[in-house]
Amino acid sequence: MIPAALAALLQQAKRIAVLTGAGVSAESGIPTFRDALSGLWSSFRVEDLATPEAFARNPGLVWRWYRARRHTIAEARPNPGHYALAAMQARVPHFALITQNVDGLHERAGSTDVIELHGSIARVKCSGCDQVVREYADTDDVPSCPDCAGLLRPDVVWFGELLPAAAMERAQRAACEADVFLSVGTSNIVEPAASLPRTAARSGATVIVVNPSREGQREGRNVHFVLGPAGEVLPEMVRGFVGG
Ligand code: BJW
Ligand code: ZN
Repeated sequence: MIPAALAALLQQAKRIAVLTGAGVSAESGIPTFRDALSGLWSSFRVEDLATPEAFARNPGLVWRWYRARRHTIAEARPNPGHYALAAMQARVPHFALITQNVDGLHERAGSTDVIELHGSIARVKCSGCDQVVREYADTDDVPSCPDCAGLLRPDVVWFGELLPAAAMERAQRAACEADVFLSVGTSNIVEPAASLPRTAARSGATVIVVNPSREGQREGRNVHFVLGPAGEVLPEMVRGFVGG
């Protein structure tokens, strides 16, 4: 249930920026990042799988983890939370959708111009010359670059790597300009994405956190919580818009 005051703020907002994390895709059956290390992968730590050092140490292990996740994602479908954000984009004059997710489900739900901070699991790039490679043999063996023979890797941002500068600049601008900033389904611990709600609050936005849990989330004068799953809360928000 969205408090009436927050529903009114959303309806009146001219500029809304949304930051999404793994929780928005949880109801599509994609484990959140911190839950992804379950089952077969439970004996590994994030540092064994999502860092350049891990890839240098054991490229096959990292390649196979991403290959397994890519297959899970290919079989998943967008959920009502993804569709609600696409509908919101159509109703708000200035709307920015910033995602930390690499699963492409926002685009598959119809969102356009999505700002991808951590890359895309669907793309593969060369760890040597950095070019995106479109044709490669998708097996458990790590493929090599056709030009420099460097090993191919997912085109995602690992710990210790820089985020794409243009995406981060756009995200920061959207956070500074927003009337309302929605932080949806993210544990809000991974920098620099975690700084965006703070930037928005400092610039005068109302921050609304949509998450079933308050764990780890920063409190503040301009910060409000709507506790619940994104697949229920976001459609309810959109129903509050005129014509929603
Ligand atoms: C639901 C739900 C439902 C569940 N509905 N919600 C400053 C201080 C300290 C450290 C650093 C710092 N600045 C930089 C760093 C280092 C590092 C960092 O932040 N470390 C932290 C651990 C502290 N950052 C970096 O290295 C970044 N690079 C960088 O800053 O470069 C410059 C630099 C380098 C080195 C030193 C200093 C500066 C790069 C970060 C890249 C992150 N990459 C990953 C992997 C991407 C590829 C892949 O997917 O494999 O991105 S890590 C992982 O975390 C992934 C995610 O996008 C990201 C965020 O996770 P997210 O989305 O929040 O998921 P979860 O699982 O954590 O949370 C899920 C949430 O959903 C929970 O809250 C649930 O409750 C909720 N939920 N069901 C709504 N139905
Ligand atoms: Zn290459």
